[in-house]
Amino acid sequence: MIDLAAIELREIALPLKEPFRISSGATHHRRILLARVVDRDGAAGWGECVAGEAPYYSAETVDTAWLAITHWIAPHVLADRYDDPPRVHAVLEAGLRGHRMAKATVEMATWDLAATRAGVSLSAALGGSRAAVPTGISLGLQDSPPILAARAAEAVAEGYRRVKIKIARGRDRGDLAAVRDAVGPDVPLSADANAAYAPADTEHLRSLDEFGLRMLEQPFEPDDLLRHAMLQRTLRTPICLDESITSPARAADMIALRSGQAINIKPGRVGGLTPALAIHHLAAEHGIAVWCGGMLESGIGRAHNVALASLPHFDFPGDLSPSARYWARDIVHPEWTMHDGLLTVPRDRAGIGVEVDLEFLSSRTVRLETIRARSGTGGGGA
Ligand code: OSB
Ligand code: MG
Repeated sequence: MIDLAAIELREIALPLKEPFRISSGATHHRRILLARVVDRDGAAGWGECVAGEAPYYSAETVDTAWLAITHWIAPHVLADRYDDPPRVHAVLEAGLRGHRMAKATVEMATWDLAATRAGVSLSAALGGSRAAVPTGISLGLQDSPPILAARAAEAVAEGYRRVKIKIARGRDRGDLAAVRDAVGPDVPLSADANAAYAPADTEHLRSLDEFGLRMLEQPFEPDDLLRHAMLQRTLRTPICLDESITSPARAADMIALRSGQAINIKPGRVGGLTPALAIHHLAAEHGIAVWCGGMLESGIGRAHNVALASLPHFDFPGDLSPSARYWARDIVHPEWTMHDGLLTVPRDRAGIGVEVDLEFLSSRTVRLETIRARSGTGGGGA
């Protein structure tokens, strides 16, 4: 039973070791929203919001998520009690439109809480079975093709099982040629466009087939499933959708339209772990590949992603990297580390399986707000 007494919402500031540049903008410092849900027995669970600082990747931002959680999502969730996290998801979806990143922040925290209370790992609670998950690196746009190629070769030497590079108009072929040349023909290589192209670029995108890419991620704008389908018909390279897939229903549309052959699942983008599981099951049924994406998360969001990626159909390395790829110091103990190109799934610990470093967290906190259930609501307060 999930019977919450309070939701603590916090924004922290965490500087990235190096700026992360994609076709639509760059991130230097992360502003990260974290939610801690606390139940009436004092048990707690953590969730992390994947919204960015500005609406480059999606319409939601850190500030819209703060507004949505404090004004609508937290009061909505706190007004009742629930059998399990999927009920929390269902109630949020039925009662409030959009704001899926904000909803996911709270929904994912209830999964950690429920798993912790049950004394099982989040991986086990989700139906995961893998003891370890393969790492993949997502390299942002760099200053020149040789610099990018050196970064890619370094990543392969470190043990990453797949390299993904960000691509942008006017520089894609030079970047891809340099990287393919540096890593050789056998390293799985993907390209992520973050919606930088348009249907008029179809012939050009066809020319990228020669680089033997495992996937071309999100070439066109998120809403345009139809033109992705038309593009896929002309490409040898499988299209993977990221921004486009905001719910299980959109995944079903993609499958029906044949808009691509793979889905980058980010629980934070689709409204939480409940819809992420639904997309995983749907994809498995239809022979669509899935892998777990990343959004430059701290160790909390990474824990949720690792647990999800331990499910059986996640058979392709995701954007899952160790803490040290992003941060001088992560906010969890132990930090996420890579061994032989793998991250270990903490299946021997309850919940997300990592300890949040509250002292360090406090030192990075820029705002904190606690939304409390009215005593007597939720049914468990009396
Ligand atoms: O499109 O996958 C993306 C980061 C921010 C916004 C969008 C994306 C990304 C990444 C980063 O590719 C992956 C990671 O967390 O390492
Ligand atoms: Mg992407």
